[in-house]
Amino acid sequence: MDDFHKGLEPSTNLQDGSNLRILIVHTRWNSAIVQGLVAGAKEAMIQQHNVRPENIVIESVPGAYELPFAAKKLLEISQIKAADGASDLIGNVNLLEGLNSPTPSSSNTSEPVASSKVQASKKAFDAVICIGVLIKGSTMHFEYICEAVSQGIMRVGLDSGVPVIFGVLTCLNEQQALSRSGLDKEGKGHNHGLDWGSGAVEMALLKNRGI
Ligand code: DLZ
Repeated sequence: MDDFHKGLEPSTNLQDGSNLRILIVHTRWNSAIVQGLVAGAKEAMIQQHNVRPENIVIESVPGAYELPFAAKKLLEISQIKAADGASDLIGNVNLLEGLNSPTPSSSNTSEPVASSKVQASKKAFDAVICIGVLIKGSTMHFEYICEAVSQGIMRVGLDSGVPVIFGVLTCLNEQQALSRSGLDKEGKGHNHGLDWGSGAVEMALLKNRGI
């Protein structure tokens, strides 16, 4: 099979992320490898999908087990802040309309003010990427954490309606992790962070479709 493409086949649609706001939550366990994956995710989003660097928010947690909780909490905070910003905005626009517009027919005068405030207010995250590296040890710890984290990350996405990318490598040894994070000394392997960045943009656009 000459045309067999191992790994993620790129989407044929243009995936423009210039209006998206993305959260990356990463672990501090296995930090060097994790940093390679975070860099890959950022590179794909910024260079391939035009996500603005200022619209990528990065937070860290201790280990992979903490990823689902942090993703859920930070997502909720961003949604509350965005809603507060929107209600402030409505208040401001109404106030400005009242001040600027002696008659309802001249309410157009406040439109530029309103739109500039919309741009200034921060929107809720359109997608989350959870990044971590689990490496199997000699106990059952690896199995328990892998199961809990994968289930937890899926649950955050399905419960919130916001895509959450499973950016967790579950490796049998360190070499597997290095070659999947672009850090293999011989330049072998592939940085999976690149795929996670592209996946986050694609899924965020899917979520926002039709809005
Ligand atoms: C405890 C632990 C171990 C042994 N291994 C890893 C690992 O390979 N990758 C990782 O991200 N975290 C590990 N942790 C930490 C747990 O994920 C978690 O932070 C602690 O159990 C505290 O809840």
